[in-house]
This record gives sequence, structure tokens and C-alpha cells, in this order.
Amino acid sequence: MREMASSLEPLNRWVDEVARLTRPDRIHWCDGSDAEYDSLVETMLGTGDLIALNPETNPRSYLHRSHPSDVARVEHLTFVCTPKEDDAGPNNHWMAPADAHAKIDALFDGAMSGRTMYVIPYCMGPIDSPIARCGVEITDSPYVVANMRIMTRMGTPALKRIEREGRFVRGLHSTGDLDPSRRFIMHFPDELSIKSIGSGYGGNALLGKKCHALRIASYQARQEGWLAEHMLIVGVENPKGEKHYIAAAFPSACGKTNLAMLIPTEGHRKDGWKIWTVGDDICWMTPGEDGRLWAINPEAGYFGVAPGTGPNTNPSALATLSHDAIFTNVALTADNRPWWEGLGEGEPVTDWQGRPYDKANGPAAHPNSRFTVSAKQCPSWAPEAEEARGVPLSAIVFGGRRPSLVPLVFEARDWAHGVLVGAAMGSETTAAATGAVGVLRRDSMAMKPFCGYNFADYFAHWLSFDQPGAHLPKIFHVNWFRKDGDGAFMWPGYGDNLRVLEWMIGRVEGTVPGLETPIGTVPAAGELNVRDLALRNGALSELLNVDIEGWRAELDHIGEYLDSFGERMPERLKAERKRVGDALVAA
Ligand code: GTP
Ligand code: SPV
Ligand code: MN
Repeated sequence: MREMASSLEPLNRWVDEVARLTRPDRIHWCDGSDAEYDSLVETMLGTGDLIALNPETNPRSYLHRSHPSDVARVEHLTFVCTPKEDDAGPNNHWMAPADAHAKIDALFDGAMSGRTMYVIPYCMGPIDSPIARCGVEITDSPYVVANMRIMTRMGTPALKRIEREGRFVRGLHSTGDLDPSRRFIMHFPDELSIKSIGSGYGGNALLGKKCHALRIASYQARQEGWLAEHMLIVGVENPKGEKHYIAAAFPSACGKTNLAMLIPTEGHRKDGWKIWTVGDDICWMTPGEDGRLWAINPEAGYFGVAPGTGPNTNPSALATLSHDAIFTNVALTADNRPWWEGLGEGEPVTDWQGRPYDKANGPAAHPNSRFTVSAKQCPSWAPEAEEARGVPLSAIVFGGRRPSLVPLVFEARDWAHGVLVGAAMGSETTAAATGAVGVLRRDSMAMKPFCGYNFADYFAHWLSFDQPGAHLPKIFHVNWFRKDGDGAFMWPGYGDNLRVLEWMIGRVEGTVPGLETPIGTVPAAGELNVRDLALRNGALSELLNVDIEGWRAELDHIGEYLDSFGERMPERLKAERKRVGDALVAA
């Protein structure tokens, strides 16, 4: 069956081609309407793809249980298929484009027979923003359609923009048979196309998100002079009513959503501090005519980590989730409410796989269980998120899970040093990707799984923003995850992280001198606002201490890491590493 829904011939031809290959029973062009969403939900309630939650406590909210082997991103099955292997770099898995197409097209052959093929036009970013980019995802998963409706500007307005511009990213997705041996996520940045099969999980299947807005977009951004980053964007309003926008890159499941929705401590609240959430996962940044970096959140919703989201950690997220949310792989209470570890109330009776809860089977909710919800439902949602030109950045923050060595906060001395700090980022792995959890690895700019090209070229691209006339944000590094001898977190984190943001803003405004060290500037004694903060004796000085011996070893590791990229690594970055290394030797 064929339905012509577009005035753009290349789009119609592509949809036709895909239909010939995948042989769906029906084709549905998504308009993004409420009626369409409601009817998809109805269908999925019928097939069991969705389970209705308690309508009194969670109106219009649903649970989806994925296949137990399909719960996270699969980095070993994710490929960047540039014509030359070196252009993908050692940070990516690579396959020659022709081989990749042949391999994955064979899996798409007939993959949609018996199914409906959905054509989803979407826009990443405010629909009238010159910075926004469009794509079309074709999928056979109604769950993907429902999630794309929450996560992107999806439907008729996006299709109109695509018809006008004629240019769009092509994303083809099928859940296939969910057999991990027939699962691949392939990117063809030169062709502006993505092919993904065998997984229904967010990062693998909602192609607007990591595949388009990070892997393809980062590749385009390099060619066009902007940056596509794995960053939250938060607006911090001080008691004078001035707003500073901060973008922060932390690896997957390392605190972006939480920092973006931070609830100020009582002291801060009384003083008049406010937090505005612009984005929680992806940031596109472009230099403006004023030399500043302007940022948009290309997404319209949050696909957030459920475990750890509780009334004391992220009440804003809980409020956001009080209606119209989709939960994936969480547990259920006896009265059919969603439940996860850290929620702080209720008891699980059914685990994420639908079995009666038994703690012998592990956590009730999958450690990477997630929620999907519209950004506008967040109590701290920033109306500026709809601004076509974005918001100007005062600071960029890097950070990761570092149980030792790395101080609570330090500031890079300039842009080039900041690029080194981002490139050198390390973090313990989390449940957001399959594989071992808690293993320290380099995750440059939190983009290891998401940069669509060679990291050496990416670092050079970052360095290239340092130009006469540029008013670049200050760059900081934070670590909320230092542990003491008993394995407990030394820093309370969450709302108390505003204490660190306050110090950064003081640095940006030039009102706080700081203390210079070989690795950067840390808060001098008395500079960090610790009013009403109960820390273990000596914890603060330990959190802010720069361990010279430890950092010498760290700089050696960073040097080995940079060298592993060979000739392409920019000399400027190596020189920056040497400068910091020398300062540590002299210290
Ligand atoms: P992705 O969506 O995977 O990119 O992750 P994210 O960076 O948005 O991570 P998120 O904010 O969802 O946090 C992941 C986990 O880290 C949750 O279990 C949080 O409760 C926990 N977490 C977040 N912020 C802090 C913090 O300041 N301190 C501590 N100890 N844990 C935190
Ligand atoms: C991440 O893993 O960084 C996420 C979730 O934000 S996913 O969209 O699945 O990649
Ligand atoms: Mn992410």
C-alpha cells in the first residue's frame, strides 16, 4: 500500500525504496497530533507493548517492558561508516560504507512484513531556529513513535520545514527480531543517514537523539563551524536577577539531568537563587556575532535515568513525571504505580521483567530503567528553551565519576587548557551501556560513545574556536563522586552542587580570586559557600586538595591516551599537557 504524504520527491522515493526492502503491511505518515498519539497508545495497550499505570496517581502514563537483552546502548555494535577508517578514528568502531550497507540491508530485507511502517518527520531544536536541523525516521516500532513525539518536535510542522529546505537526515530503524547477533547501529555521516536494527532501546532506536543529534550532528558541526555536545544546559539566576547559562558534559548516567533540574538549598532559595532547565542531555553551540557561544537544546523531552530519582535528590523530576510519562523497565507497586530504587516510597511487587519481586533476582527496576517525558512539564523549565537563537553560555563544565584524586572543582586557565581538561576526562562506566560497570575509562567531553569522527580532529575543532574577537565561556571541571575510605560519597551532591555553581559564577564575574595550582584554579579557603553544610571533619580540604604525586601519574596516563591517536593529535594539545606536567614537576 502506498500513501503519498510529502511534496518532496526525494523523501517519497526514499520511503518507497525502504518499503520495497522491508515490505511492511501498511505505511503511516506521522502528523504528530494528539489523536495520533492516543491511537498509538490504544494499539500498544492492546498488544501489551504498554501497560497502563494507576490513572489516579499517574494519569495518562504507561510502562513499557523491553526484551531483557535490550536495555541499554550497545557500543560494540555501533559503527561510524566513513569512507576512510582514519576519519572515524580509534574512538569509533568502523566499517566500510558499502560493506555496512550490504550487511544491514540484508537484515532489513522483509523485516517489516506483518508490521506498520511509520514515517516520522522531526525537528531537533525550536522549529523556527536557524540552528535546528530536521530528520525523518522510518520505524516499525509504535513505542519509538510515541517516544519521538515526546522527545522531538515531530509531525506536520517538521515535514513542512523539511519540504522547504529539501535537506534532512535519513534514519531507518526496525526492531528486527531483537536477537543481539542481528543488532547493528550504523552511521553514514557523509550520506546524512543512519540505519539501526535489532533494538528498541532509546539510544539505539530514537534516532533523533544520539545517532542524529550527536554522531551525525558532530560531523556536520565540524564542517560548518559549530559544536554538537553531550551536555545539559542550565540557567542559574542569582539574587540580583541575572541569569548565567552553564553547559555541562558528564558521561551517561553521571548527573546531567540532576544538575539541570537542581533544587537550590534552603539558604540559596532564601537569598533568591533560582534554577532554570534548558536541556538535560544534548547541546548544540554556535558562535554568535558577539563572539559568545550560543546554545540550544535540540530536544523537546527528557529520556532520563529512573533509579536514584527521589524526593531528596530530584523532586523536580518527580513533579515532571506526575502525568503523561512513559516508563521503561521500572518495577510496579501493588497499586500499579511505577517504582525504582531510590524513589523513597512504596514497595515493589513486580520487577522490571514482570516477575513477582524477589530481591534474589537483583534490583526491582533495571539500573538503566528510564522515563520519557515532555520538557515543558518540568517545574523549572526555562521558556528560553524555545528561543530560536538559543542562550549565551557563561561557562562550560566537564566532569565524571572519579572516586579518588580529582577535586570537587577546578577551573582551566584558558580555552586551550580547558580543551585538554575535557579531552582528558575520565569516568567510571555505568549501566547506560552494556558491559562492565564501574570501570574507569577516558570519556573525552563525555563524547566517547557519541563523537561521529576521529577524536584527534574533534579536539582540533574545539581548539579552533579560540580566535580573536571570541568571548568564550570559562571552562571548569567538577567531581561530585569522590569517595571516602568506607566507599561513601564525600560530597552531598544534588542541590548542594549549587554551592559549586555559585563559586563558578563568582569566577565568571571576576569577584572571586581563587587559588592557582598546577592543574588549574581551585576555591581558596573560605570561597566556597558551605553555610549550613554538614561535612565530615577535614572532608572539604580533602575535596579541594590537589595531590601533586597523584596528578603526575594522571598526567602520564593522559599523555599515553593522547599519544594513542598518533600523528593527528594536535600539537597544541600535547603542548598543553606538557605545560601542566612541567608545572606539576616544579611544584
Ligand atoms: P544520561 O541520561 O545517561 O546521559 O545521564 P545523566 O548524565 O543525565 O545522569 P543522571 O542525572 O540521570 O544521573 C544518573 C545517576 O547519578 C542517578 O542515579 C543520580 O541519582 C546520580 N547522581 C546525579 N547527580 C548526583 C550527585 O550530585 N551526587 C551523586 N552521588 N549522585 C548523583
Ligand atoms: C545516554 O546513555 O547517555 C543517554 C540515554 O542519554 S540514550 O539516549 O539511550 O543514549
Ligand atoms: Mn546521555
